[in-house]
Amino acid sequence: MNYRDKYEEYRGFAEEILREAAENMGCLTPILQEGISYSLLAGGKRIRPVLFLAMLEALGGDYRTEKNFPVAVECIHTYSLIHDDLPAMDNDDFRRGKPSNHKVYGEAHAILAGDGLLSYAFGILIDECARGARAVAAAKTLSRAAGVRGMVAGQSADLLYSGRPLGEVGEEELRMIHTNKTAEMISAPLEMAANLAGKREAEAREFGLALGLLFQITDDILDEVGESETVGKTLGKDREEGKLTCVGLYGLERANALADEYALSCLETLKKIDGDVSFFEELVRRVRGRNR
Ligand code: GRG
Repeated sequence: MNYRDKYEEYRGFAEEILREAAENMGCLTPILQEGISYSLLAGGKRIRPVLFLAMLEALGGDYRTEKNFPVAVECIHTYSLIHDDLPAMDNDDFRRGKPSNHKVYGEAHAILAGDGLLSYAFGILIDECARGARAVAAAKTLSRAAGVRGMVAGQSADLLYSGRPLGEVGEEELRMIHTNKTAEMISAPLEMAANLAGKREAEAREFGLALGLLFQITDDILDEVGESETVGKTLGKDREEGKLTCVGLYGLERANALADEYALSCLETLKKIDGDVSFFEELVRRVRGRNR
């Protein structure tokens, strides 16, 4: 099967299990149910669940038997997008090609939709832990990546360094933000698949972090040169708001050269993974060249 069909197969499965999860969540108020479904089922590339499902298969597992872990990953990612769009954070009116959650349901309900998604994710992770040590390791991987030593810390640093002049903040701070805000949550599903397959997670993590950094550099490049309709959100805001970004720090040309370097490093690290990684080789090329 070619790459595009395979990606669509994984993405289709992810859509199916997310729809099931949204239907079975049983929120006690209609606005919570509607607000959560609005963002969770708004499409998006679903790259994090796709990474999980593809790595599980590459390591010899049957991805169709694993529904809760990829749902937990996408619920946490979706909560982070809802909260990131709030006026107190990035203040974005559009997400995934539609008005942001708070533009439709109001700030207070958007905060609660995010809170609901986060707690739901941890609920299903705890259910999975009853399966034993491998599931516990996968649950721990995700909780670390999402929290104060991962995505939340990256977001905190992003806010902290925003608007500071270059020189006062630079390469080290940029790497800290990118690694934690983005790369940890790209790496986590790959590591979780290794955890569940009973394989060492170090190789998956090395690849995942490199892929996450590539993903964020291409995000910074898209913010500069992308088309907002295709990307599905407002572009050019990062520079306007004095955010520390790869393009802001190095310029477009060097940012593109860095993206090429990371793409190469992704392909190198992939060689260390013991499994059929051909899907990931093409995925790296597509992330490098992405326009959304
Ligand atoms: C609020 C704790 C908290 C964290 C927010 C996700 C995030 C952290 C901020 C969003 C802004 C941003 C550029 C984050 C970097 C990660 C990233 C590129 C997110 C967008 O992910 P995609 O491109 O989105 O996978 P889709 O819509 O395709 O799922």
